[in-house]
Amino acid sequence: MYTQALNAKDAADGGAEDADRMARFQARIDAEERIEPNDWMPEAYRRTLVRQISQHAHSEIVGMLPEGNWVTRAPSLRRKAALIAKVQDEGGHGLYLYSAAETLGVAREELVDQLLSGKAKYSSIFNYPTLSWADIGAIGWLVDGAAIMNQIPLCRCSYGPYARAMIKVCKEESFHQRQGFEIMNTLAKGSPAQKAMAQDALNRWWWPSVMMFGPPDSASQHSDTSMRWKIKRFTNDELRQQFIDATVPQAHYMGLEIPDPALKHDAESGHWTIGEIDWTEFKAVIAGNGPCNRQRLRQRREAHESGAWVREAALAHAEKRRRRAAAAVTAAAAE
Ligand code: BYC
Repeated sequence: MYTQALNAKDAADGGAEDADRMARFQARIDAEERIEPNDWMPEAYRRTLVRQISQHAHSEIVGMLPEGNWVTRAPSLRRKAALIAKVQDEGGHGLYLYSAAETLGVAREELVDQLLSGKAKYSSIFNYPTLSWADIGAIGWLVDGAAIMNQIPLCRCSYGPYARAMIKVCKEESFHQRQGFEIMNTLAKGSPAQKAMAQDALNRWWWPSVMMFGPPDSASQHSDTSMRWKIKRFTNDELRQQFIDATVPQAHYMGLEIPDPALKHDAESGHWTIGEIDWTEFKAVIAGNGPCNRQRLRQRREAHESGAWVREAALAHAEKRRRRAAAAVTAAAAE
């Protein structure tokens, strides 16, 4: 794991967090300097990053399940190839993110265990079912659209490895958003049955997508500290509003209706305002009681168990290479 290269003493020296060090750390953040793995950082900064990055990694990995469910049923070879590539990209994002978390001194195995045991959180959005092909369009358009809105500012996160991982992730997410929009637009402009399918998907995915940005600012436990440390650059409500303002006109362009009778455009502020978000539903989903939480975790556990032989083979191969390289060094020294 990457943590082997860390200067463990400095990174873990939480006891010596005196005011001077904290002030110097905050000054670096305020000056827009990047914090790197071997730099001193407050223990709470490290913990916040491990929490956020690992939840983000888990979301990418669990996010493969609802879409993977449609790979065999995509309506054409072109759609199938694009969907397989997208699902594979999400797996890749999860891997960069676990690597970024490892630079903070935590082992990937420990993070994966937390996911599989149900202790770790992952995005609420992936606990909803994909009932029709239009759901694949809605996920790309809305879920990846929301993910980009949240992740573009993370490219300027104060922690270097996370910010750098986000640059590549965002490029790929923007392809995903466009392929989702294109699926939705094709259905919306298709037969009445296809348009109805697109509208039904929008009806089911709209509110969960709006909730993805997290609790309202008044209830967000971590926003203040994460904003001060420039891990987050915008609050949950600010990003949610940016998403709504960008997405409502796209729905109208496709001739689809946002499922919110209270939706209105405020000419003065230029923003779209929405009705009440059902935070009880959000809380239930993140507490493990959404429509698919149990199924998602069961499928992840099964995938982890059935992949055990691959991990064992990779470790055995790495060990064989290590031994060969060591033997070559010994032989060269003996010559
Ligand atoms: N689902 O104080 P708050 C993707 C938790 S996109 C579940 O505001 P914070 C993908 C939060 O963790 C999705 N839990 O927290 C897209 C905290 O709980 P703990 C992943 C949520 O961290 C397409 C508590 O509520 N993206 O992967 O300041 C295809 C209080 O919240 C949610 C990211 O993870 C939620 N929606 O702000 C495939 C982006 N919202 O930890 C894949 C990075 C909040 O105290 N993460 N909670 O137990 C972030 O930007 C921030 O962590 C959040 C929350 C905005 C999500």
